[in-house]
Amino acid sequence: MDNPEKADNGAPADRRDHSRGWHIKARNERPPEYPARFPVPDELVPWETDYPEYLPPYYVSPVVLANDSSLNPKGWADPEDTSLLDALPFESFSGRLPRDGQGRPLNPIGRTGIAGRGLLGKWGPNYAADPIITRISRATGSLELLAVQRRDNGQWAIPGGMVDRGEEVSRTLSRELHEETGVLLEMEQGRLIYRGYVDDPRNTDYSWMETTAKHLHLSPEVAALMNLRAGDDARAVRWLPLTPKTVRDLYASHCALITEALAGMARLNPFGLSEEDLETVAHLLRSLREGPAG
Ligand code: RP5
Repeated sequence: MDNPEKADNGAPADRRDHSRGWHIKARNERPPEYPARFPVPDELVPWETDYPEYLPPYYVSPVVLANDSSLNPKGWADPEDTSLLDALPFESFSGRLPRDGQGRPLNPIGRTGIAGRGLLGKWGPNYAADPIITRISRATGSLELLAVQRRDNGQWAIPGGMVDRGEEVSRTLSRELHEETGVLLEMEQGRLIYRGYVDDPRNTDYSWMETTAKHLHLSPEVAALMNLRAGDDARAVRWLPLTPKTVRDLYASHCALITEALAGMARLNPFGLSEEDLETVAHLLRSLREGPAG
């Protein structure tokens, strides 16, 4: 476990740069059913760095085991016994994956303090899609995100979800948006914001989230036509006013995804915003980049 057979030394530098914040929640947060994570200091995150004392607890949720697709045809999870799989993933959006001594894919950023798949069904990358929908409120002038409050932990989030087996990601983006918020939009026209690893509190050494995020900004007139209805996975749905605090408090890597979407708006004005609306976006972006106050 500690000495992956083949560490991917050709990985791009930024993938390994955990100071960028891509491997913070995956070491410091966990769903309540997870055991405590084995401590992993910054300098011992990379698999290439020896950490002989590293003995992370092994945890797989009973929900994942109950959804083993080798036993249950409707199951969404891989079998625990990897020899039952036709193949294990050897690459993902993160590039070629490091592997352990048994050939199992390892988290491309490094150690998380938990072995086993936790709540995630797939060995290796678990693919999600994140539809980012924004508007500027006519009533308040503030930039707002179409957001859901997650049922599992109460955090506000982009209404994203998992890509079903064989599903096109553009279909997942529209499907999840509709299931979670009641809003029907064609996400194919959305602007690609990000594709890659995300710092999700469920991530483990063997299973982690990767996502494709696309952004659509709606005019107040179009947004006003939307009837919001929270789906089964959401406690609530709303147009969430974006402030430095509400953005930073979003689930998983959603703060980074929103910041990237704002940066694209400010730089390229892809949705044809007025000077005044662009300044609203630029002001929020500056506050987010300045630091935690606000
Ligand atoms: C996050 O988990 C992704 O960015 C996506 O929003 C979400 C998908 O998981 P579920 O909402 O289906 O639990 O890492």
